Amino acid sequence: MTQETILLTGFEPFGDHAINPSALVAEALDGERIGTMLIRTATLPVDGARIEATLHELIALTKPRVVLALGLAAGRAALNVERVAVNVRDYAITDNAGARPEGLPIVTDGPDAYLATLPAAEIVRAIRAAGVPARLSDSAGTYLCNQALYLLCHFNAAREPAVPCGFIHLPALPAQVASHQDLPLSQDGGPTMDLATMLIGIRAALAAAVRFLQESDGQQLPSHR
Ligand code: PCA
Repeated sequence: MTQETILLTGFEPFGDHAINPSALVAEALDGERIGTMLIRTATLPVDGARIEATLHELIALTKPRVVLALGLAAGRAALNVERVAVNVRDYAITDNAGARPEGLPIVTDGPDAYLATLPAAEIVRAIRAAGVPARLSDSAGTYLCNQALYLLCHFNAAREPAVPCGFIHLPALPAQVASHQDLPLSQDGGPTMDLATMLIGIRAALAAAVRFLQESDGQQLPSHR
């Protein structure tokens, strides 16, 4: 039997962030197993012109049964499990190639939005049960993370059998906030979560994703949850 794989992605650093915890979490889990499934990981470019081709290549290379993408959302206190991706590119800051589209679609004539096909609420419950703060989020923004989830869902809409996909935004690491030297006394730099806690949460999320996959094997994936 061929080895079944989970594709887990993080993003490279962007904007003011010298490190991106999503890439560190993915790298740390590379080669681990969830049950019989092997985790394979990659770091995605924060580049709107390259992300689609990169995702296509990774999927062709790893032939995953499930895809979970991770990104940084500094300022959030919990793991944010994203439920929705919208067909909008409206970058608040330039991407790493210097592009800053305003109000453009990701896929011309694509649906306005997709729901993640991994069960977001169930994943939130699984992460919390592992002792890690998590919440359901209904906006992944309009930058690269939203674009990644939208594209993953879009590829899936045309694929048989579908590969369930989801996205989790991570808080900043303590070191990221500690490195802000010029914060006024009135600011504490915002919430953080350490890498070890993030790893516990993402392992729990992946275990829930694999359970979902096994339960839904051979059935149509429901489109709403
Ligand atoms: N976070 C950004 C893009 C890359 C990342 O880690 C976002 O939330 O869109």
